[in-house]
Amino acid sequence: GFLQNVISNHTFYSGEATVNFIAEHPELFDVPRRLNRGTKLLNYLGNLAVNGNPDVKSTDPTKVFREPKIPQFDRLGGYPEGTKDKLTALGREGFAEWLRNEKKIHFTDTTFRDAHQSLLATRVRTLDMLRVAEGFAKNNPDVFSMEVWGGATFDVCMRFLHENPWDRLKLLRKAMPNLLLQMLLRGSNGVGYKAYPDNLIEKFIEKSAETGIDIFRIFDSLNWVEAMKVSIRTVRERTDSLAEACICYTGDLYKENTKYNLQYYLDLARQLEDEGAHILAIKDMAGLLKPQSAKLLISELKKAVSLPIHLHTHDTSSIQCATYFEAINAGVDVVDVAISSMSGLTSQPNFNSILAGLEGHERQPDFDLKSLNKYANYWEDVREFYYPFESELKAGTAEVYEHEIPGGQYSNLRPQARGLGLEDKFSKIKENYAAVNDLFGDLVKVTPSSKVVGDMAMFMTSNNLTSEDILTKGHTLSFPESVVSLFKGELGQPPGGFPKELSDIILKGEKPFTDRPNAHLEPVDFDKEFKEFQKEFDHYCDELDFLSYKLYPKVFKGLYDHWQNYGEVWRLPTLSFFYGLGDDEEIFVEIGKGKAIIIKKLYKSAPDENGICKVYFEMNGQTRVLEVKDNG
Ligand code: 3PY
Ligand code: ZN
Repeated sequence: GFLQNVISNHTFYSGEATVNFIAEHPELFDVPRRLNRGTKLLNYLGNLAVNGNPDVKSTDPTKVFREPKIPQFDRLGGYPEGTKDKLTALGREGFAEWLRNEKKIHFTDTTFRDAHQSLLATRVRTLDMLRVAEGFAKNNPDVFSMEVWGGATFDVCMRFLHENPWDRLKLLRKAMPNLLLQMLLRGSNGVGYKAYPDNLIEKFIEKSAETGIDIFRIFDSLNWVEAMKVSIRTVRERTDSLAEACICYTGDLYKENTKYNLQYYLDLARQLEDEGAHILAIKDMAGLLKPQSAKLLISELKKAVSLPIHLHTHDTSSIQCATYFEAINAGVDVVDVAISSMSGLTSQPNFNSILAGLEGHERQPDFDLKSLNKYANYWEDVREFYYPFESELKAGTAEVYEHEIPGGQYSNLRPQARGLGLEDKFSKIKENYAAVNDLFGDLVKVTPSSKVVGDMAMFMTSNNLTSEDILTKGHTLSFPESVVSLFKGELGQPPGGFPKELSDIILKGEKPFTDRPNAHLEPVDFDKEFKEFQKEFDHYCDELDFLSYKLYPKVFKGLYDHWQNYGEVWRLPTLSFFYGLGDDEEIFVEIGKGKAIIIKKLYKSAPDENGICKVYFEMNGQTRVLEVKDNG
């Protein structure tokens, strides 16, 4: 154990150890973890062989997978200069000015975040990204930024993939040192679904920047600038990263009597510029920005503010390429795209095809399309690994203009409906989503406000309620918790406030507040609480883990327990992580720098009278037998 660790430690062995040696090397006490790495992974695979992965609801036993081909790159050579180097050289103001003066259109690649959040229920694992991250950064240094973190990935990483989200960020940072890394931050809601104390948001931003985030895309789910101020200020004052402030786009600019008209967006843009944003983003989360609206909006925004403009959309309708071309002609600076095999429908528009389509355009950028196509092939094969998480949308739909459901939510809604036994009422749910939006006074719908509208739509559908019923019988109904919370002001204030009549019905006399919800929350006492945290979760848990815990206490506890029992499962290849090993199947697992183990599954016995199965493995040639309880 400990002694063996000391003796085998390189520094100690080389005679360079000082008196502080033991204090400087806490990992020497890392005895059970070190010795059990392989065993823990075997425990995971043994349990999977008997009980399956609870996250995978149904599988196709005839499914055949291809081995994804990693495009070639220069492993030994350095990284070509990219936007990260540019930011370091120019500083933030200089960088923003450079971007505004660029003639070429720039691209953010969302493959590592929004694309899989919107197509594959956020399930893409770090390992599949890491296998191509270095090569991609070396082969495609002209990418403006890689969106790699935030949004739903933080939660899903821990909850379903049993990965540490901070480790994902560290690994990607290391693999892509020349490119700007970008995250999506829900303003005062952080990467969660509710407001958090200001000092927790501040610390989270500081640590995210330290760990590798260069661009913070900050939005509020009701477009409430008050709720974005702390985040923008923190990025400006406590990091060297860029604050990209968002306007969420909803409705239709050209609709009569809409509160979300051109003037609304221009005012919002000016406010965000005044708050100190370095970049302005238009976040079209549902893909509602039509080509002619993009032309008008981008050209007017260009006149209204002097910030570079970054446009984000989802291709749910399948016409968003046209929107991008209008935006490019109107002077937008950066657009969000996904690698072709991970693009389209509820994801972002197609990177590869848009590039090809820009041939001959005066803003055509320099890219190696052949290289990008190779990455598309890689992702095409990797995507198959995640087939149980595919959404059922087969083609673009114009219905999105009626229900306005964000891309990420749309692909989740059917499984959610199925979970509640409402799958045959999916059309009704979409209809009710629109009805709820009208009832609620036409809201911006994006996480977390979109979740509340979704909850209410499910509630109405499962109880056969109409809008009329809500207004006439609402006093007798007990509404979903998230709905009550929204009307109490816990997610902030929408433009024009909440409809009074409905508010009275929902709150039943309780008084809402109209100031910032975060102002009602007790600040975190970091010194005190971190010590308590370390007592509960031993010394391997650092400040970053503490932040995960503060944002998602239960989910973090689950991650911690999983790690204690099953070790670093992120190191397992994706197929074995989700589906386990077949008889005689062998995998190679890198368990640390230059260290690997070979695991082969031999055989699984039928359960005995106590429901215990024996699972036989070979680990590095030695037979190991595991006894696993069949829970099924
Ligand atoms: C998120 O908040 O996760 C989103 O992607 C919103 O569009
Ligand atoms: Zn999005």
